Amino acid sequence: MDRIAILKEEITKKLSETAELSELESIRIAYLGKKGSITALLKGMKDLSADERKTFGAEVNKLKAFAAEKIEEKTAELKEKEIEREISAMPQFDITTPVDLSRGSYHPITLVQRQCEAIFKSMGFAVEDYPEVVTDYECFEALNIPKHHPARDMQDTYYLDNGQLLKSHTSAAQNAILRKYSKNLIENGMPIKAIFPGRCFRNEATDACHENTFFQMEGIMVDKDISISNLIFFMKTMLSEVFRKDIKVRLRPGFFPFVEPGFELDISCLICGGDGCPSCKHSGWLELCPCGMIHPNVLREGGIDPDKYTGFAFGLGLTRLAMMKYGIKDIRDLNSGSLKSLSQFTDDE
Ligand code: FA5
Repeated sequence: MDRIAILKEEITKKLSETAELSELESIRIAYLGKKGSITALLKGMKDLSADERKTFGAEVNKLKAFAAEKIEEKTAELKEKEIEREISAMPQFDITTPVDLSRGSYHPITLVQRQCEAIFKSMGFAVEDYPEVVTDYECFEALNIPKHHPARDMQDTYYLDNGQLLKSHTSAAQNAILRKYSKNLIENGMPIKAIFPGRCFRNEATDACHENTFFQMEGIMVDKDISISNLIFFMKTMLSEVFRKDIKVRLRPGFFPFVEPGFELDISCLICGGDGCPSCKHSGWLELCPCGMIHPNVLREGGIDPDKYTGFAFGLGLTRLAMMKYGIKDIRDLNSGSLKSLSQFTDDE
């Protein structure tokens, strides 16, 4: 067997026997590092004839790509396993805390929702309710997401036989709210300021920070000369009120067809203090509140002239906010229905 085939077999065998992430770096160095076996093959090519170099070089490069790909695959596999291990090893709620089950209590999401509603009401926002079953038009088309638009892939949801669907985001109410208040805006000059919390559904795999059923709270503001500064002001005010302390946030570009420009607003993970843990997928940051300036097509669809008015919209992840506020490490606990765990949050009201 030639050297290339031997190395390929060796790498495959070593990777299959490896169960620790820390060992993968040594394997990478042993084969792909400066003094690694594959690098040595490439270095040794100088002694070959031009023709041999061409064929041998191509083979070694294939081996190099093979090794890099296999190491990357194994890294992803072991990382996934490590996250699962950490989640199962994590202490969950302290179920030994004595609770008086006869008293009843509010769900942590209800508590956070009420708090957010109070904050926005104090800033002049109306609170709107909206159905959980909506049409394709409300959930997508009115939001500048035509049929077959790739953005639909990010929000697969549950469809009913009659073509309606369980709303995948609270943005599904935007069009109706814009229409409801547009007359007041145009004829009386009253800005549109509304929030609309609600349950959302997505057909996706669950993990420590993803559920198939979760809560968001949408907010919009439309008037003359509304800008990104207004958006940032309201986001910062809301977060400092909810957490009652300074929270590290970052704003980065984000794509949503219904805003332009669009942003992702992340907060530093309060479970691990930003060091990285399963709740934030080891990034130290948690996507909490995407937002942006409402797209002209969405305003137009809501009966508002985008040449005269501008506005912002945000889609706050209420469930994730509850996790951060109460230090809940696994989102699935919130839908667990365990009274023993959930009733620990009574004292906030
Ligand atoms: C949206 O749903 C957009 N409608 C938000 C938006 C509104 C953008 C207005 C611009 C303007 P996204 O899919 O990223 O975006 O979800 C928004 C937030 O909901 C996320 O940051 C996260 O906090 C929460 N979220 C999304 N999916 C899940 C899930 N499966 N489980 C729990 N929370 C989730």
